[in-house]
Amino acid sequence: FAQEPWWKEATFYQVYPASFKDTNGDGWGDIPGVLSEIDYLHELGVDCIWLSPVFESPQKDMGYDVSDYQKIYAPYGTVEDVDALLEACHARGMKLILDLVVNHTSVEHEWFKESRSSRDNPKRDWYIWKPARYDADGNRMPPTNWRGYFACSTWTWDEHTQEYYLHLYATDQPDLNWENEECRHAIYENTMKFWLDRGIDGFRIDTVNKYSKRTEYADAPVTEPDMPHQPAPEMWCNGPRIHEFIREMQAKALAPYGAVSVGELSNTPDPAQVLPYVTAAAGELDMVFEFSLIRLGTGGLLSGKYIYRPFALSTMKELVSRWQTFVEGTDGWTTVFCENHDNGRAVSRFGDTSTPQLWRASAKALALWQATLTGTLFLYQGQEIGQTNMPASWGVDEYKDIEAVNFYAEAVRSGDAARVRETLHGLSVLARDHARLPFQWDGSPHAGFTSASSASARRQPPWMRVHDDYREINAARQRGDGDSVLEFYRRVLRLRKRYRDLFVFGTFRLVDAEDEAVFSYVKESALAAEEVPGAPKRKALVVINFTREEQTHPDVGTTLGCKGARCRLLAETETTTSSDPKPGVLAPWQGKVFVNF
Ligand code: TEU
Ligand code: CA
Repeated sequence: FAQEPWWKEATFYQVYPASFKDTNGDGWGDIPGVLSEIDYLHELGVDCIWLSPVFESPQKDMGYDVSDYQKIYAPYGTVEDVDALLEACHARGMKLILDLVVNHTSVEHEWFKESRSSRDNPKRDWYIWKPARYDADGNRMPPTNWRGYFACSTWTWDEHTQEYYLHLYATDQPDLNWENEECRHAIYENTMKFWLDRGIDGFRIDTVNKYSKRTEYADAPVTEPDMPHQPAPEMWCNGPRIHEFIREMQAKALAPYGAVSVGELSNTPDPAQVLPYVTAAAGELDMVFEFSLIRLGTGGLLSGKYIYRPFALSTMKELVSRWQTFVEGTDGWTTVFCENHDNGRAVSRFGDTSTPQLWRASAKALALWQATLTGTLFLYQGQEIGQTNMPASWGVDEYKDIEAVNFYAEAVRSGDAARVRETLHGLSVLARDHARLPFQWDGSPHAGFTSASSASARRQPPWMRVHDDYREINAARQRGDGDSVLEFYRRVLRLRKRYRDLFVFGTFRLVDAEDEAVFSYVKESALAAEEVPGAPKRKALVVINFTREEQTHPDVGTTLGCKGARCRLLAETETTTSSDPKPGVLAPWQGKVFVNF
């Protein structure tokens, strides 16, 4: 595997800067905070940090609304702080990638200010402007009936120039016009090369499949007659020129630097549509995040997003299997993740937080699951200590995210009490806010999120409320405790590297797809189990109990085709019952890995 690029076996770790570590007591995490915890990440086994947006921004969407790509949002620090973080990463053999948000800018970006200044401004065409339509009564209407991601029309009227501009997300996030070559060139030069020239190792590329819109700007079919705007992702996802644009970006900006790229690719559940983005031959992206798994339980495509839909384990298995295998036989590559800043916490969604024992057992089960899957592994801050969703007792005003706020307001406006209740329930599981609570460092006030060195300074409360459970769940308490979630992550991340042939590069085969309790799969290596001619390949059987009851798992010898000593237990999450472990039995949320070598 020495020939493989570094990023395939690397463990990536996403830092959400506002909520990671605050070093100056203003209540906001900052880049010096990331620097101060770099050894924590290094010791965990992180190889590459992905830093969510730190650029200058009015923060209407937590920095995914950039007003200047070359400046850092002052509360986060300075360009020099990024340089220092990069240096610290490189000194430890780690890498650093930044978040590239170029589907849209903030309305505060100079480009947009110019574009909206007049219809004949040279940058007018850098954004997407369209004239109004009028209904039979002469009322002004947006150019299309599209609903955006944040529960409103995708169009906002500009009084000054008497046209609408397009925004798939917030009103303050106007979409750039990728059809305009000058605009594309500016993106490569102004945003990408600026940071690549400073030595960063690549980008996580936001909304990578949404740059090429269907330029007819036709109405979407009416699928939700009661709603003023209609779901229309097919109008902007994987559009006619998208592969041309991504190839150009790769050739002009990424390839010259050997920069790694991981694209965020939502609303594309069909492997055949995802493959062209990630096959090496296509020259587009190194890898993408596909969201079928992380969206499990999410309701309808857009308007029903926060109406929770329970799902069966077999559904989850089927999705994992699909995305584990979709690049098989190609030169493409896949990713593994179950958390990010846009979704609820994995242990609250896929695990069991009803007792401390089940919480610990299921957080470790999820760790074992993720660490044994094929592809590049991405962790999200706090996942490694089993951080959970906001407490159910918190009021609705604790949701700060524009998406949660807008969906809740929309439900309230509907006047439908059942819908309000269902939306609140959906938010309690799925809201983006859950992942944005401050990192729980220790049991001191504010969970140690605000660093002690600023004790003399006036400390502001964290921008987002700290979880009530921080005295029980925090990094300090888990560090050095062999039974903790954190130490388990550390161990399985090392195991993943040591047996990279199986876990990172091996093939994946589901065992017992219909079993609704135990998730079992076989990983097969390209290497042989022993150095004799005709020896079978190295294999691993992973069995994970996804319930709070005891379960039996498939027979190891039969599944791996091995006998006696050649079948051994390589790893396990600790048992959670005191009863003697019986062969073939899994305690609640217990996971095990058996190998044939
Ligand atoms: O998200 C893009 C996106 O399409 C969604 O998957 C996202 O999860 C959101 O919940 C839409 O409903 C990216 C960022 O990850 C997200 O934080 C930003 O809000 C968004 O882009 C706009 O920049
Ligand atoms: Ca700060």
